[in-house]
Amino acid sequence: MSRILTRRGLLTTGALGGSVLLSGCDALTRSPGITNVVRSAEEATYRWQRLIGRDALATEYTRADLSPVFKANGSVDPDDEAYRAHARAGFANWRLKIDGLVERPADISLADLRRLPARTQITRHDCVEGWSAIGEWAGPQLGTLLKTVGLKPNARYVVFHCADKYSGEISKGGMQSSGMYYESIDLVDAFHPQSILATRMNGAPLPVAYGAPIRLRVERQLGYKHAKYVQRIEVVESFANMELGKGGYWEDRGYEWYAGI
Ligand SMILES: Nc1nc2c(c(=O)[nH]1)N[C@H]1C(S)=C(S)[C@@H](COP(=O)(O)O)O[C@H]1N2
Ligand SMILES: [Mo]
Repeated sequence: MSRILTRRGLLTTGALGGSVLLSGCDALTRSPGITNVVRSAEEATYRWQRLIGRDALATEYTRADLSPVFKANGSVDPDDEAYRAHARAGFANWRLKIDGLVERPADISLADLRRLPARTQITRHDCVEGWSAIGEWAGPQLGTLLKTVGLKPNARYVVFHCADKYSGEISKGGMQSSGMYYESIDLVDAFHPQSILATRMNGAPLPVAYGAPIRLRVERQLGYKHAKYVQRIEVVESFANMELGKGGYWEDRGYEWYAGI
């Protein structure tokens, strides 16, 4: 446990001596020293979680624990025209694509996603910026969908392509290079029981600010892994040739790929 706490402490207290990690999803300065410390911390967490079991559940809370205010972070209103049209139409014609290394590529309507058996979980979201919030999420388990489409033998990672282009918040420390938001997880996390595609938050349809119509909840990892506005799920063997090659928007800008908590 202590190593996980150490790891969390590292991320939230700025123990690395700079504001780099504290500023979280914002301005990112890269120095080789910091990158190396983060790398080894990432490896330690990954190995530690393998040891204690990556299947362990994240703590679940009760409705009494729900945060009165849940911060909406990063993109809160994608300015993509196609996305906006879907939002205006209540996502009635929106479809989730699942493709890549799958036996049966699929194109699923939101109505069909809502008809699948849903898991409801009240969990704590931890952002590297140093804030946390408890919310209730409900939606189909990612594993159910992956079993439906069938994985090819060389499948290793699940990539979430989002509808928003992100470029950071100037007010919080400068402009980063903009790019489409995306994320990726391995199959251990993809089939974790708490990995769900949330269509609901706190008992209501997922609002736009929190990723409507669906967002990933991957409860054993930090906030930036929880892709909002997911519109396509691609199963791959490697993400080396995708965007800048590190497996996610923030990873491409220096964050660790495995953000276990
Ligand atoms: N598509 C997309 N997903 C995203 C982000 C984003 O900017 N775009 N921000 C990430 C970060 S850093 C956090 S902390 C959470 C914030 O989720 P919330 O808005 O529900 O608090 O979403 C993550 N997923
Ligand atoms: Mo975050």
